[in-house]
Amino acid sequence: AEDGYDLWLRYPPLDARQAPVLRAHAAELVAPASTPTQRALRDELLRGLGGLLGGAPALADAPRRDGALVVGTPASSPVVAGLGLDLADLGEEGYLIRSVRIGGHRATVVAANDDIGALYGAFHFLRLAQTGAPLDALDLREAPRLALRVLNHWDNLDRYVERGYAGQSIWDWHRLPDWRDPRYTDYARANASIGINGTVLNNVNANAQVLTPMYLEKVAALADVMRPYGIRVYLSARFSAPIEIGGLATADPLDPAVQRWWKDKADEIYRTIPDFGGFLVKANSEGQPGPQDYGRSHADGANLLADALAPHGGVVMWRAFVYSEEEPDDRHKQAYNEFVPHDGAFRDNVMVQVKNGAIDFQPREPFHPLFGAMPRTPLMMEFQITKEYLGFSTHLAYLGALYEEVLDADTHVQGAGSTVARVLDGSLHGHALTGMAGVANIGSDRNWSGSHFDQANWYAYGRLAWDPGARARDIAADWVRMTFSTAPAFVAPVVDMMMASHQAVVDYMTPLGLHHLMGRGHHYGPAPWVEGGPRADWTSVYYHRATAEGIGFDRTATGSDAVAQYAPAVAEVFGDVTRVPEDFLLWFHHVPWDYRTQSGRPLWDELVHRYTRGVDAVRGMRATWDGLASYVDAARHAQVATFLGIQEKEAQWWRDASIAYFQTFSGRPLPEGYAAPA
Ligand code: GCW
Repeated sequence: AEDGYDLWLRYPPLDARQAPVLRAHAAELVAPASTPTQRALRDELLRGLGGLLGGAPALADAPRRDGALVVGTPASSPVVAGLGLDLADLGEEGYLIRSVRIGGHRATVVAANDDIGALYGAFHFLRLAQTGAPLDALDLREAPRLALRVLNHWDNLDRYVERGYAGQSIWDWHRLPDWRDPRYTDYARANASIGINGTVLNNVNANAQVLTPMYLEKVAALADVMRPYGIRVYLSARFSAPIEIGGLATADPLDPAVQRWWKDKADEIYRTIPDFGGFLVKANSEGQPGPQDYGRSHADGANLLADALAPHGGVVMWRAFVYSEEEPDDRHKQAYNEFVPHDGAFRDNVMVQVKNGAIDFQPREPFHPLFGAMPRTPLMMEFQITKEYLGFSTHLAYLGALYEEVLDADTHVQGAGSTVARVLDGSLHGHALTGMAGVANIGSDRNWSGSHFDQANWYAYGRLAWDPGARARDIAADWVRMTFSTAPAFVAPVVDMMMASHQAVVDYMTPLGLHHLMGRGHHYGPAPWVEGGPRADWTSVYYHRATAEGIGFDRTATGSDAVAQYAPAVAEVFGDVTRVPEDFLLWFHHVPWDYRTQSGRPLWDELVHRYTRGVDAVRGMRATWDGLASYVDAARHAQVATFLGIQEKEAQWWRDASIAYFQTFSGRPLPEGYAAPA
């Protein structure tokens, strides 16, 4: 449809060049359908191939001619079993796709150990078809590098989505459990198509009600819908639930009655949802209850829940996003200080979930110093897909580029090559429990994400959770082809535009390592002038520290010394004003306005240059998109064009407001050729 509802699973008829290629490799379909997952798989192939080819292939029990597509596991399909394929290293979720001969006929086989692997393989085959990839001589083997690939919904039970910019929550709690909106199935299909295998249904600022029997029944209904697609449901657990819904006087993790309560609650949950995934917890952060309320540690709190879930195979995802107003030190340092001492003290079924940077999903942050610093604890990445600090759903910012930058960052904890990706995939410190979480950008808007291009961020998140080494550019190219058009004259400029879009947002909002300068509360427009308020670290002036003499946050030894939380090789670079990547200059250093930057420009001029460059980039994006109208249906083209217009206006707003404000400190004129703020 032209309203974006179908996401990247649109399956429009292929053109006259591509259709015969696919037809020759999908002349008939051999795919069992005796389990729910097998039926989901076969339905998807019939739908996908049917759409792409203008008619679904015939079903067969075994290849009768050239060009069969054979899908299944040795257990589900005698044809697959007969091929004697080596599936040993594919695990439960992996698959292979191979061009083979069966009984003298040319065929393509998608094989796995388990139904869910076969489903992932089927989606991969569809992706090849949708993107116009060659289908001859296929020999692909894929298995996910991370075990848990989950979405975090910040969805409240009243359907308000915290930091959601795409309408209300898709979870219609009032009509559940009886009414299972077909949209839930489409949600599951979309997630399975990119390998997502878990979803936390409710906000980390949690309401304990979700753990009551009435809600658990509703959760069970959603779990039923997700199950065939390999997706487990998880819940955010409020630490004080034993008090709020259990009638206890305390939630102290060392209190036997509290321990009993959580065990009973876990037993009850698993009676209702046998494959429940586990709990996500935000504790002792931004006013949420937690173990520290009782003088206990994060490990005490996490282990309490872990012990309750362990008999059922559930996990705890304990968030490291903690900061509190009682702590006067640099907020950058708090998570590290609170968690590193407990490394090794967490149960085996606990993962610590760490945001990509130490402050809070800013347009750009250096990687969080916790990555690599807790070798005895599995660390999970938390990325934000919803663009709380990157222009909500009206600004175009492709986050694949941001995710890739963080995953590629080198922690150096075991010498060069100790990338964040290798911390996450467990290869650096030998963990089998691995994972990534993405704060969802999904809502009840017809197009799910609030804008067409924000669908790409959901897509890229899933692909990178499956393979944190995948390239953001390749993923963007796949997404563009599946979502809009495979025409090379469209794909190339749109992918270039996407790849440059994140830098553009950084430039017009927070260049050179500036951060947290947006309006308080809503986090949308510029407000670098915010000072005074409920807490120092919610003000902008806390972060930019501009004075008549210079600007930036000194996090070196002469300042907060947050750099010391990184491995020495990284600390040396970040801590040295001459070596720090300029993108992080003002994140780590306070420098004078006339400081000479790498371009040769004084800092003030460079700042103005980058703000302006950001606006120019958006103007360029607009022009690119306007020139591509013939490749996209009118409805989607028009909305993207309009949103880019909003973005240009607001990029200018960010630039002008920021420059005008910082000029009150620098006292310097704009460099020649740069327009004065309007
Ligand atoms: O990014 C900040 C948001 C809060 C959010 C918090 C968190 C869910 O402004 O809305 O609360 O982080 O991650 O816990």
